[in-house]
Amino acid sequence: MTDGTTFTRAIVCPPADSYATGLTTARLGPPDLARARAQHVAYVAALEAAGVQVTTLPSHSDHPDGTFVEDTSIVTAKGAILCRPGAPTRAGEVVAMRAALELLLGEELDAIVEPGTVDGGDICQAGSHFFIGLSQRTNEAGADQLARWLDRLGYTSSTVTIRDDPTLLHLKSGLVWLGDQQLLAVPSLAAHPALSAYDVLTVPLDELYAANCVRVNDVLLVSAGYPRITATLAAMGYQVVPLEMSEFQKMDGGLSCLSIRVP
Ligand code: CIR
Repeated sequence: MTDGTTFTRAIVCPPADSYATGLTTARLGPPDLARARAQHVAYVAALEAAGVQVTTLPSHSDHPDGTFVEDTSIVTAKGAILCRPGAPTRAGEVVAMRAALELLLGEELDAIVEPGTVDGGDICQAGSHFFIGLSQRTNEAGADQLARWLDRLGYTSSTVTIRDDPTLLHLKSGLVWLGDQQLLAVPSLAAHPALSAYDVLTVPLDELYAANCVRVNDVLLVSAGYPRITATLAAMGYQVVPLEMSEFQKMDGGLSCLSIRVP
């Protein structure tokens, strides 16, 4: 078992009544709201079992994608910054998150500003280094602002362009840090030069959705239904916790999107 960041708190937001009207490219059919809420309850229970105190924000019908809280902010051990989501329909989510995070952290937050856009899902922290995904949601101006902010905090960063891979909405749809030098990546990213200093475990082509797992303290939350990568991770010593994610996958969401983890 390797070492990752230790998280003590997390912020989540259950799916809103309007959840099915959110953004999606998945073509997996409309989500079942009751099932999505049940899957969210199981996700929160898994966070709590991993030793995290969970703050649950109220959902709001004006924010159908509001359950994907990860995209609204980036929280590190040295400070937090509010994102400016690349999808204009998601701008209002940041307003609600600012109030919640400032209360939780007891400090005023920095923010990505126009013309920059950054979705938190494009930001993959690997210890003291951050990979910043350049995507349909995160632009160069946003990435530059974020890189300068991270530098002021003493972190390093590098960019990874994912715009040529239509299967990746966000960088963390295909790249996750598991602790120490270990990354998990989809095949299209595995050989990226920015990852060359790391050990990269590649997700099988028929299990791509499982790439978006999330390390929370001693456990690794993994989407249920992906036996090959789950077996590999378990054999490597990770304490794997499988979670049903079908109703979030229908809306292009994954495990990391459902929480902001606070060190
Ligand atoms: C969206 O398209 O913005 C949402 N339906 C899904 C966001 C998923 N977030 C993430 O991967 N970090």
